[in-house]
Amino acid sequence: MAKSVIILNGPNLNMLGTREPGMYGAATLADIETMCVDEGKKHGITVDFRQSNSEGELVTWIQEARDKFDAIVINPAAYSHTSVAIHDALRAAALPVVEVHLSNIHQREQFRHHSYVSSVATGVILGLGPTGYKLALIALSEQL
Ligand code: CA2
Repeated sequence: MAKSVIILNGPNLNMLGTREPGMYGAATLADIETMCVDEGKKHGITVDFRQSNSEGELVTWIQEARDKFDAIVINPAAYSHTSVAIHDALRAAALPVVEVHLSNIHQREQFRHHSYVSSVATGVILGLGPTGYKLALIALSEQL
């Protein structure tokens, strides 16, 4: 049976491909969305791909995901390092969660080394650029 995954992206990821290509690569978020939709199709997964700069909006989408989706992929961006609210929402959603970061946060500033999301994630993928989103979908296709 077809599965559905919501892919959430946090603040500033809408700027991908326009600035800091050395850190985050040349792909835009729209490119990554297309890649995810195509990858999902290979595995019978419908993808709903979203971005918000608002912590509250991300929390609301996570709350709604519980009844509408089979799993969550999330790049919480800077909220990874600050948001107890996103941690709590993901825990309450009780769905498989894959946390994705484009960069390897452990090779960067100390303040990026801790993520409030990792302890409620099923798995974490770091430092592999946009391919990390694909790998998250492959992993979920095996688990769901
Ligand atoms: O490596 C990742 O995916 C991050 O989640 C990206 C976040 C950063 O705060 C995390 O520590 C690691 C930043 C996303 C900002 O993206 C930009 C893209 C283009 C230009 C400026 C920012």
